[in-house]
Amino acid sequence: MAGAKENAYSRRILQYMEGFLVSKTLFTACELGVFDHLDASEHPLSAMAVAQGLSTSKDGMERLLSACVGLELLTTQPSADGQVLYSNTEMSTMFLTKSSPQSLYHSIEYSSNTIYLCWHYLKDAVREGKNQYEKAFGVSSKDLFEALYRSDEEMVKFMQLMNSVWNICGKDVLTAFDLSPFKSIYDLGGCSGALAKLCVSVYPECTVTIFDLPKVTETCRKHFLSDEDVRISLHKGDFFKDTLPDADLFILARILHDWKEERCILLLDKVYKSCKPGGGVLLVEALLSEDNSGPVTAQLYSLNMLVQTEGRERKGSEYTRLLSAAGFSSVHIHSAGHIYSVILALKG
Ligand code: SAM
Ligand code: ASE
Repeated sequence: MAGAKENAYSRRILQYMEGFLVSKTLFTACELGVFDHLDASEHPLSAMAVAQGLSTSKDGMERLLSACVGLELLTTQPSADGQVLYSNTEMSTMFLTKSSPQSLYHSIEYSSNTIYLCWHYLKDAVREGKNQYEKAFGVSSKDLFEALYRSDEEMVKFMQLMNSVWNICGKDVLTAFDLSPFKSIYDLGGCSGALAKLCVSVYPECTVTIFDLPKVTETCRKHFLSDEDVRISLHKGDFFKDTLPDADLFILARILHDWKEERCILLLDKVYKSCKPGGGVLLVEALLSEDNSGPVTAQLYSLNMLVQTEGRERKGSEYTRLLSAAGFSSVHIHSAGHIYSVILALKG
């Protein structure tokens, strides 16, 4: 008889081995529209009704719904005539329906259609030490964002992915430090503007400019910003090639982790030169712990940066070293306890 320890070990390994079955069940239920369909219905539905509504087989849908029950994404109740009726759990309504303000639908869609395919080549990525766009999507561009934005559709999906996490933890990130002394703020690689919108709502006296590639600022204006977003402007450019405008604060959220060290140094040098005296830079990144023990999310994200980008996740001390080398003093790290930590460094 296997001991309690062996049992716990084997259960854990099986759980890791089969982790992708959970991911795929979640992706499929989202993409087929299960959570939106149940959300739109006035009452709980049978598997037959969901299958008909979403044009799938009854048997397949029954198994999918049943697995979702096991994952606590759905709950069941019996009907008067002995059928099983399904409805969303509170968690699914909050995070898996498209229209919820905290929706992770677009993150899930991107994970399913892009990240999952790149991870198929994780072994090659580890061997070669580089991203896998060529194998996964037939993209041979040397420019990282040309590969990431290989079609307009793919760019919009990436922007939606970037957008969604800030609806959940953006406020914690922006209030980790008191940013009220900084009046003119540039969000470098500000993408869809999710952080910019939160920033002007938290700090009523600041103005925020989203600096990003031309295609991105154009899409941001068209699809993500509205006339109500006063105090937010757009600035198209290339932060490696163009001169940066002067500002009190530069936000770099999930920028440095896309790039190798020499690119990070180039960018931080430029930021330092454009930063007003007394101004600063705010880095937002998933930090690795100093002793390499975790957090597992940041460790896995670092593997994802390997398959998807030219960068890596780094430790707080590595960012401190990069910031100090660029000339910044008084580096403060705030590990919010969420996925993303915040580092504020000042130009003395
Ligand atoms: N800061 C956003 C966030 O955390 O949600 C988006 C981070 S995303 C990983 C990187 C952003 O940098 C993208 O919006 C991308 O278009 C932008 N970017 C990449 N290369 C750039 C460049 N050379 N100049 C300006 N923006 C660039
Ligand atoms: C990037 C961030 C991400 C580039 C590619 C990306 C994310 C996913 N793909 O700067 C967000 C973080 N999530 C993961 C799994 O790494």
